[in-house]
Amino acid sequence: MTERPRLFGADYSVYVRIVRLVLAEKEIGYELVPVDIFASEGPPPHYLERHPFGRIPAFDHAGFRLYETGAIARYVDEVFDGRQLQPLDPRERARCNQIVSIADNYAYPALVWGIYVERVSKPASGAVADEAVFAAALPKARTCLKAMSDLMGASPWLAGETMSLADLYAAPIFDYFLRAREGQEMLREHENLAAWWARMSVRRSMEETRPA
Ligand SMILES: N[C@@H](CCC(=O)N[C@@H](CS)C(=O)NCC(=O)O)C(=O)O
Repeated sequence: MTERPRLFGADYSVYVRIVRLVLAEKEIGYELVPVDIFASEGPPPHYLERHPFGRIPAFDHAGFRLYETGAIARYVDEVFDGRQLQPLDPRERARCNQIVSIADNYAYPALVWGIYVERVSKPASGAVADEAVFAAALPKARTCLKAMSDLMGASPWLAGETMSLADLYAAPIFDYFLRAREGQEMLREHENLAAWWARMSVRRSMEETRPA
């Protein structure tokens, strides 16, 4: 299983970065093949053969094609040597999967689309923020941070004693969220999450995968 995998996507994407973080933490060389889904003409038509839903990332390892970040991340963790990113203990693994699911279903839409896009990205590009979208996202973001903080408890990492997919899922989301003043303020309400972010954000994998 030594063939270099190919990852299709763009460095600005939260989901592409999750897979890049997994690859970086496991120290696996790969090729990032550019696909810009936000290009005005949309993704190139041939990309839909790799991802029928037209999202990024897609992945190819020696002809084995995959899409959906959760499937890619777990495949990479299981097939390649390097740091183990899924806890072996069933309860810790369930906790890790629970946080991944929270990141996917609640944190990504509220923290990235509801807060970062409305408060940072749209104003930076001269677009008018949708205040209703932002206002609706605030309580959802608060719920996300409280839930993650409660689950993390006194552990150093989101799902326990070791860094796992839970951390690599949450980190790119927080990186965008914390560019908003509201994100910084909300993080300060949770000492354990703030300490986690201080630990996570300085990892070499985060530096190596920072969007240009
Ligand atoms: N369920 C997908 C989500 C991937 C996803 O939403 N990627 C975003 C970029 S971060 C995307 O492609 N958005 C394009 C769109 O919404 O049309 C996964 O887990 O890979």
